[in-house]
Amino acid sequence: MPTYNEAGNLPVMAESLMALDLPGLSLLVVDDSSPDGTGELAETLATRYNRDVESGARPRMSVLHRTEKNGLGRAYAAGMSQAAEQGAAYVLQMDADGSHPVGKVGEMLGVALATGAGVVVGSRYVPGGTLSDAWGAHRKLLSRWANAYASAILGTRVRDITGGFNLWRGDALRAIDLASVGSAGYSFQVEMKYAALRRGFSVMEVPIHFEDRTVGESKMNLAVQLESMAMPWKLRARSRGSR
Ligand SMILES: Nc1nc2c(ncn2[C@@H]2O[C@H](COP(=O)(O)OP(=O)(O)OP(=O)(O)O)[C@@H](O)[C@H]2O)c(=O)[nH]1
Ligand SMILES: [Mg+2]
Repeated sequence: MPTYNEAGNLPVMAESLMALDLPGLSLLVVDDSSPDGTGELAETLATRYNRDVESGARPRMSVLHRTEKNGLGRAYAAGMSQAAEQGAAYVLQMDADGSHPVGKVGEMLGVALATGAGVVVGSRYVPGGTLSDAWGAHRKLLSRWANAYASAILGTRVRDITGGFNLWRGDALRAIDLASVGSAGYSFQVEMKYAALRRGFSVMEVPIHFEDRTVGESKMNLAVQLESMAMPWKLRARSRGSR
């Protein structure tokens, strides 16, 4: 879970994950030295949740502190590498802002177990998937368009290729060289799914309701949007070059 200035959201997110009936679940927060103290707050929460963990056992919550704000893609890559290296069987990536429904994690895990998919996408754009009413028509259209754009250029059939709520099989992550992932921003989501498909892993989608954040501020900016426009072309060129 990447965080930048999410002090208003993190305690609720952590508590709802810890309350899931998944005994092996461990939460890794990747904080880029948030000025609002999210990193320290995460440490306090980790101390509390790890209180009853036996020494030597895997902590229920841990924090990776990075020195500067470096983009959500790089934060995700760092956290997912760490989880994969530590041998996680499954790695869930989710935002800290309350947009992604914790209640769907069990179903996503069930689909991963039943199908062997490399990645199960919590999807806004399969039948049954819905978007917050707080999103205006313009933003909904933009999101739809960004998805169709990336999928068309890359020739995938993934409906929510830009989505950031994904459950990965550890093996799939270990097959992708996370250090070579070039996206700094949210084109990370597209780059990763494409990398999985190219390595022969299948992608399944489970419908979710996507909530708008109610606390804190969006970190979306123009640079990140431009990167997302260019990235599908770069990925396509790279894959053609290696054919
Ligand atoms: N560590 C780290 N986390 C980040 C960075 N940028 C964004 N995040 C986190 O990534 C998640 C998604 O960021 P948001 O700002 O919500 O971006 P978004 O979901 O694309 O945009 P909204 O729809 O406006 O919420 C949140 O948990 C952020 O705190 C970053 O540079 N570093
Ligand atoms: Mg968000």
